[in-house]
Amino acid sequence: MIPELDVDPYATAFFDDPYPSHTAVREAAPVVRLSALGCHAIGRHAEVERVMRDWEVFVSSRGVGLRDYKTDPPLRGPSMILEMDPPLHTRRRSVLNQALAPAVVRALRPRFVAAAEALVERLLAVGEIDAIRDIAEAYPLTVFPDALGMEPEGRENLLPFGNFVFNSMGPDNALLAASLAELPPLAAWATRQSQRDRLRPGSIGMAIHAAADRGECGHDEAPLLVRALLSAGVDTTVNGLGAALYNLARFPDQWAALHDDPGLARGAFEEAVRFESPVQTFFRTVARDTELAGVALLEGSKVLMFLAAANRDPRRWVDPDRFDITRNAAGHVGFGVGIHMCVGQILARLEGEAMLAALARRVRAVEITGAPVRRYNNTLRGLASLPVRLIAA
Ligand code: PQP
Repeated sequence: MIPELDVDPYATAFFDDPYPSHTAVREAAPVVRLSALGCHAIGRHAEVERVMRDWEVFVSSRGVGLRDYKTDPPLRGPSMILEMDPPLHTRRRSVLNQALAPAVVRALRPRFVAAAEALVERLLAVGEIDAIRDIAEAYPLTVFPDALGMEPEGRENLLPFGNFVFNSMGPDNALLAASLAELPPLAAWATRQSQRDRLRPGSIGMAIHAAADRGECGHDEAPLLVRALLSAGVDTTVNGLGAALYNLARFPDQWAALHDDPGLARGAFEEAVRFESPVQTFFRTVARDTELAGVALLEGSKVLMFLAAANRDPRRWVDPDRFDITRNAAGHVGFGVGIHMCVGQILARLEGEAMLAALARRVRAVEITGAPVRRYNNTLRGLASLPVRLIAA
């Protein structure tokens, strides 16, 4: 018998405190049923990793959200990359791998570091700031669109557009309705901004169009791949950086350790992705009858992967509920595992490291000066606001 749990991962109470539910899913069994959603769910690190690696049985092409595209067509076209299986996925992935290759990201480093340092100087002059608005949002919102080659106009569309994309992976609830209500102009903007003539030469976006010129993908696919980066590239890193700032502020000993050794910035960002899991959940769909941890799964079953639960699985982590920037967080599933492992992770880590290192050097401590406000989204976990005081070193 598969345990049936009364856990609704889209309820406000869940968003406010998901941890008891994560524990319940993880400890009940390797595979459980969620009665509220009528799907299977997994919360242990081993099973999440196994499902992610077995892309032939646990497919992405039927949607990585709650709906099965076979019976329930997507609200927007399926993602060109995230919701594809090989061989189509492989071809497009290699285009994105090149556009976001380590050498490309390495060349961006001086600009990203300079932007982070300049932002810290401006914020120190202010003193009392909102760590989400003024750092976690402000920083990715400049460096990422610049790297992608976007025009200065219209960047205010990026966060609400991403908010829609990640809400669309959940159920038809009020969060999705609110996102849908504001979608039409955002979608039109994203489509326009992805065209070749809107992108700067030498940019990541233009590299994707150049790949189409070389026949590595179609000229019809290139703008859609750029659009996928617009969808995915900002809200994710905003919440990753937000997670790092929130936990460094909540645990002053961890800020002190980072200030003492700014070389810990990279590890601090990684630990924040493990600890907070900005992307909380993704789904797979069972393509043919199979078995997982002794449980029979029929074709068409949706499997909800609780990345956040796996990232705190005591079977995998020592003291998993402790935020420790000196731990080796490698092996977390916050960036996924296998063929769909985050193609933007090198860029995401550069943003995290550059911003945290700049703060570490110039800021001795951070004091939370007001109540943090949570931002609700069907897939992303993060704050809307975190009032803080920066104490200069
Ligand atoms: C987490 C592609 C990737 C990236 C899309 C799309 C949306 C989200 C993501 C999720 N994603 N990191 O729409 O093609």
